[in-house]
Amino acid sequence: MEQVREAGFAGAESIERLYELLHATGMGPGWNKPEPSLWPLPKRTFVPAHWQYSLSRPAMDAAGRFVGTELAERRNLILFNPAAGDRYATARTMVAAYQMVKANETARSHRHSPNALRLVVDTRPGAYTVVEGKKIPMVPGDVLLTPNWCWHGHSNESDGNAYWIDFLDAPLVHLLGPMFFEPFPGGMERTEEVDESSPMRFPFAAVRARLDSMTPPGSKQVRLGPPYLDSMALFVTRLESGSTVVTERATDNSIFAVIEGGGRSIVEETEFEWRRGDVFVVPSWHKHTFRAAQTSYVLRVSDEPVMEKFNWRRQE
Ligand code: GTQ
Ligand code: FE2
Repeated sequence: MEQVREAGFAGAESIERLYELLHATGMGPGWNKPEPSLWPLPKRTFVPAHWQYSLSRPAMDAAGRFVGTELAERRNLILFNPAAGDRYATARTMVAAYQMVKANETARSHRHSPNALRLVVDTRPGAYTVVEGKKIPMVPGDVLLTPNWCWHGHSNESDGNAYWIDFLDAPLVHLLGPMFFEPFPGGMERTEEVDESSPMRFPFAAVRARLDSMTPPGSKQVRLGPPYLDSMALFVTRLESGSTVVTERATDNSIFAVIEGGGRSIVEETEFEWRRGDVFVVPSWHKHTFRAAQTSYVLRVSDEPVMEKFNWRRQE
């Protein structure tokens, strides 16, 4: 760094020289930046995108031929946003991933500061996530929570591969910095205790029953909880066959996963057709129109609690 004294600034003969001296002293002119630091409305940096289970499932099976869970911490496929420069986050604050654990295989226990949850897609009886020493059954359509710093591992004691979708706030932790991770001593946390009615489990059968009993007909939504994750709100919506549901631009990011049914979504200029097991992302400040072709149940994972906390929750 160039040695600059007071006299250097006093003697600067041009604005260009002033910029040089400023740069050399670790300062930048706030009035002359290539990009402004404030702008009137949220930028649409992340882009709408869609991932099909019909592709990711054979991809996981292929990974299963090469990658064992004794080597990999998790056999997961990261759904990174196609926005320029991104190789990890699905939306600004959250990541979604498909994960598979083979029959009679475990994925060892660990804990970490990011919050996580999973939506079960295809399992047979005997597939469990072990959370804090208890086996929680993984039944298709169920949502399982593993809040920040809870021990968790996966144990597939069934006779078929188990497939699900993970959601974590890890990109938010990357942005803010407080990442911590610890492996469970000795690997898998072993237990014989099965907890069917764990507070960390939202069985789809119960969620569906709540949605189906709601009146009037139209779009129906429930928020999962308590308990609630601090950073992500979870909603399950029942879309009626043939219905259209419009959501205006909002500051929160949403990742959707299809529990059951089929339809299309139009996210600003991007359109995709989704079905069971698919994932799609509606990033911040994108208008979203649902068109359900069949009665559908869709999970939405939103960073709305973060926006709410800081008074940044807005809709156009
Ligand atoms: O299952 O614990 O997709 O820790 C990424 C990180 C899943 C998990 C992921 C994880 C997990
Ligand atoms: Fe984990």
